[in-house]
Amino acid sequence: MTTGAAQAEDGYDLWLRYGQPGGSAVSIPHTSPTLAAAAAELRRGLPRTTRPIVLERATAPEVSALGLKLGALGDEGYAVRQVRLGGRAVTLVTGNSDVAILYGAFALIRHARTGGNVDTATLTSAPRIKLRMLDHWDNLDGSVERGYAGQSLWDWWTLPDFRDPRYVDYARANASIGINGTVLNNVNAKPDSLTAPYIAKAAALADIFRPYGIKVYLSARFSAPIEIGGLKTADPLDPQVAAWWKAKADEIYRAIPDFGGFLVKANSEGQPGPRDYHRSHADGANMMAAAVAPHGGIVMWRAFVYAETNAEDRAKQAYSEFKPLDGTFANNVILQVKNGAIDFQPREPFHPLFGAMPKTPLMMEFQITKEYLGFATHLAYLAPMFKETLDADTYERGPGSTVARVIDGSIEGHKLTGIAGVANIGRDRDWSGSTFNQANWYAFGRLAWDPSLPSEGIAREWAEQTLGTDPKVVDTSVAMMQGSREAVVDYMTPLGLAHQMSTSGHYGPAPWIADLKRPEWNPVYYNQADARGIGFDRTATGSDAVAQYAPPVAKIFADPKLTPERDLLWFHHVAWDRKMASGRTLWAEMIAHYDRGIDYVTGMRTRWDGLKPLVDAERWQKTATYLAIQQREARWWRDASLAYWMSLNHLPLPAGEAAPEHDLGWYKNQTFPFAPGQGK
Ligand code: BDP
Repeated sequence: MTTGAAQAEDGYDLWLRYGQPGGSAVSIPHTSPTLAAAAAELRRGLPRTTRPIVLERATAPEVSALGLKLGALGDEGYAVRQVRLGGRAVTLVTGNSDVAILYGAFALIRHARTGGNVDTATLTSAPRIKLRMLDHWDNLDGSVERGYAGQSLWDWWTLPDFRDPRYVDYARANASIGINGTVLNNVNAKPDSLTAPYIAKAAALADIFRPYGIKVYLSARFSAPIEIGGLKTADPLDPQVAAWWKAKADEIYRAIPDFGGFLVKANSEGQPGPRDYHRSHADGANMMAAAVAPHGGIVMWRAFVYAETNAEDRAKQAYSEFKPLDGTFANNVILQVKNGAIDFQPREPFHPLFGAMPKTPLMMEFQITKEYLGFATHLAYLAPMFKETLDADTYERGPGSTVARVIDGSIEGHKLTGIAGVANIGRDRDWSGSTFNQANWYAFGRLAWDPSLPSEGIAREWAEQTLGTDPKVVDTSVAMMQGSREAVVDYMTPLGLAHQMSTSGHYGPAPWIADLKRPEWNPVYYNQADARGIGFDRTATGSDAVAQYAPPVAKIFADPKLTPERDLLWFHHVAWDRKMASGRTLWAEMIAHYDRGIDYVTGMRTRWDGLKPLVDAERWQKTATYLAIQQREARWWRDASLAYWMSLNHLPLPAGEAAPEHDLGWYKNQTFPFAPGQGK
């Protein structure tokens, strides 16, 4: 990438740290901007190979004449084969489209840079999911909602004139892991992004991303027809409103012929939507879908809906709203569902909508940015968290109906399939705020391509490309990463607790907060802690959210004896003295989890210290410093939480347990009005 020697290891190069160009012979018999990009990448990223490399489509006569068995590559799958072409032994990178070949080129580079031999490489892979998206929560003023890596990468002010070379590097990084779509602006959308000047800015980005197979999408504010269209209403059944959206879509497609479509957050957290007009979410989604349909566009309609007027358990509201609408959406609408029913917590059971809407394509929404997992400073490798949801069994059509199979469309035969990750990318030199945060961007892309990849394997290939192939560096980094998300769960919200973060900015612990207007804004709503016990009763004696799961799943979650302990307090209100599997009381078990989380971080520091001679000074030092912050904050989480729980249960700490460093009042007095990521 575009780095001078002085900045060689500042993290800018991500996992594409090519070093000196290898200068392999790469030929593209038929060129295009995409194939030229692929060739440039191979020339820079590969060590010198013995055989020339040829990039050519599978349909080209000289390739089809080879009669290769390529399997079902689809539009985007690639194959790398050792063949004879024109009398020469070559490495052929092929596929049914130029973008497929680009993906093959990056796969070959990955293969080489993780120890594979290019001259013997045989690779075949096709993505299981069609839309592999990054959602940027970037605002037009340059701030990023829940972004912890600096300002927005998009400089809206200087676009469309100034095309920062960094935009190309963004596209390269995404293409290297198979991301093929990007939503440029925050779901809490300003109508301005749909005005002519901003369409032109988005079009400039689309032009830059196009050779890399990345389509541009926009978050659309539902009330835009009023705000920028001068209409009196945004009622989806009003013909003028539908006509406005159609004209707006036509205008966008004139500027961006391959525009992907709209992402919509409606009737949630104060956003406008069809419910304002007593219309359903399907009415709203279908009206907008009709506007983009003639151009081949889609609408991603978010199921993250809960209303201030609704007294129902927040965990139930999305299901209650959307399940009855199954089968009523237009065929270019896909419902975007967060991994869990509350909100991107360190651990959530899978969202009950997965498995409950067979007639509607559902796409996954993960959060890559660590809003609830320690911001940029805490090391938490999220692939195990993503996998936990993807591998969960919904029982939609009996056992084996995993969430991954719901979203890849294979259970019901849906063709429109998707997965989105809320980006952790900003203007920081290292893009994601820390070296290890880059692994979450990387892992998201790899899992979006193939949800069955193991998280450890992804960690390993990421570390090899990012930190070098020294086995000690790789083994140590992978070992740190693999348990790191569980450590965050342990020191923040063990055993199924959720949403205990401070309510302003979500930074740090605040399980005591009880005074906000809406009940579900308060951590006490989620912990339900009292003198007797702790946890949210979501069984039939409580909110009965368990009934939203298929019977075999509901049966497990309804019974505290069957519920995995990791989800216990999510589904059950449990006495402090309940006996746990370990033989300890719940109280002692909770303390053991907080301690285990801190110990894990302490262990990561020690492991990382051992890598000091083997990792470049700049990245080593930043990581070491962040681990120290993480350790301090893990202790803060434990102590503040214990201080509060003890004020309710009046239980002593087990012998040998350190008392919280401060009294509860001290923790309550901590405020952080300028915590990052609060956006505008
Ligand atoms: C919440 C975030 C908020 C987002 C919201 C969403 O705190 O900033 O707007 O998710 O996903 O977790 O719409």
